[in-house]
Amino acid sequence: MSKAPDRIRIHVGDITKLDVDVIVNAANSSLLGGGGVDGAIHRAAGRELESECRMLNGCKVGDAKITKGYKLPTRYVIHTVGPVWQGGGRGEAELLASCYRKSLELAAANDCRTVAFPAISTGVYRYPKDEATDIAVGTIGTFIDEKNMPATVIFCCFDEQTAQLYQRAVAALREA
Ligand code: AR6
Repeated sequence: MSKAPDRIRIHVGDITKLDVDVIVNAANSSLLGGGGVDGAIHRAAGRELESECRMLNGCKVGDAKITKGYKLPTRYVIHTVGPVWQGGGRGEAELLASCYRKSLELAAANDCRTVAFPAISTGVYRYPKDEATDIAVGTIGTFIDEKNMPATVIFCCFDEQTAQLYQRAVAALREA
């Protein structure tokens, strides 16, 4: 039976306020900031975050890179670049799953026990929320079980509607 549902929490609110080991940023490939959750993270972390990001030489879609958290309550920020939704036929699902996997690999490699994710690609990048939620929960559930990762994963939802989608997906994982 999957242990993952007991390691997953759903939180409604602003990810920049979370006092966890690492928060994940839904960035773009420049890693130099933008709108949405990316803008909020850069504003709250301060200019030092942008300086560190400048040294990373960007990030490919589906990949992830880690920095310190600076003025944020979190120790680290993992910057991942989700796919832009283009109808679903351009490998979007695999790229989005890769964002979650690579982020958790980096979190584990840096001894992070509490990891918070936003709903990557579901804002400006227009990924349909229900499909993106299933990928997020499914990928993380499999990762936790396969690697026996001793981490708590928090899905930080910006609104109640998104949280309900996550609740449904986690319930399905429990019944699987
Ligand atoms: N805390 C938690 N979730 C948030 C927050 C927050 N403070 N702010 C927004 N969200 P988006 P994307 C939710 O657009 O679709 C940026 O310009 C939001 O409701 O931030 O991956 C980057 O630089 C949505 O569900 O990221 C890229 O260019 C989710 O976070 C591009 O947007 C993701 O929305 C990335 O687009």
